[in-house]
Amino acid sequence: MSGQTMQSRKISQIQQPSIKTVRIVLLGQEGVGKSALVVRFLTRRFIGEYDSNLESSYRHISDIDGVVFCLDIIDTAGEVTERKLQQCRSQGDIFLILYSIADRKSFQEAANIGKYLQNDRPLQKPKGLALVGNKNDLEHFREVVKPEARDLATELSCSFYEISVSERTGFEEVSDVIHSCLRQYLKHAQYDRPERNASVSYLSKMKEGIKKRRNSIRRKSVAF
Ligand SMILES: Nc1nc2c(ncn2[C@@H]2O[C@H](COP(=O)(O)OP(=O)(O)OP(=O)(O)O)[C@@H](O)[C@H]2O)c(=O)[nH]1
Ligand SMILES: [Mg+2]
Repeated sequence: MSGQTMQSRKISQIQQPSIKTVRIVLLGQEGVGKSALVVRFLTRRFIGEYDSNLESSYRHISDIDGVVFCLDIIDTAGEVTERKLQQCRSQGDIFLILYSIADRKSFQEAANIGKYLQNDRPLQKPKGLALVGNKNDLEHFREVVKPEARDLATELSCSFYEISVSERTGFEEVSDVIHSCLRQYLKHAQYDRPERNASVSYLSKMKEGIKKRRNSIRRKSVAF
């Protein structure tokens, strides 16, 4: 291999950004706007009706703060059963739990889902979790006030947002939620690398050992 080819290969290796694959799962009672949210994020558009029986997954590449993410977004559908939650829990990195601010039952469902995700896996908590109150354009029909949703988010140790996927600002609001979750995920990942620290300390111990040996050899040679 010529020197130039080697050099260009090295440069291309340096410039290649690392891609993080992150799985985002959308959960919540039927009709809260999960599919509307995903479609808004992927296409910027709001379409009134979606096929509600189909669970869909999408792949999307996003660049946030210079980090390239390959997002696998799972839009769950239908009744939220314990079996479904169990399955999602093992698949996801980030969970968005949606409810409609105009539907108290959907808020209670969101609370149940959140408690299940946070309490049932104390050793492996989600790396990103957000409680999202959707449809805040329906202010006249509001059944869930912000303070109680904030209290629930505090109890679940997660972030809280109120948005309207259908409003003109829907795309920006949805993107903000997802981007914040990805930043939270990155922060979590930074503190979650014991193997890397372990190998660094192992390396420094090795270096320390070599230094000591060198010193002892030097001391011996001085003694002779
Ligand atoms: N007013 C209002 N309606 C919305 C909003 N977001 C979604 N919708 C409507 O709510 C209905 C349900 O939306 P979907 O996205 O199908 O809900 P879903 O959570 O995917 O429902 P399932 O797939 O059945 O679990 C649709 O008629 C949407 O047009 C919003 O922000 N405001
Ligand atoms: Mg749907």
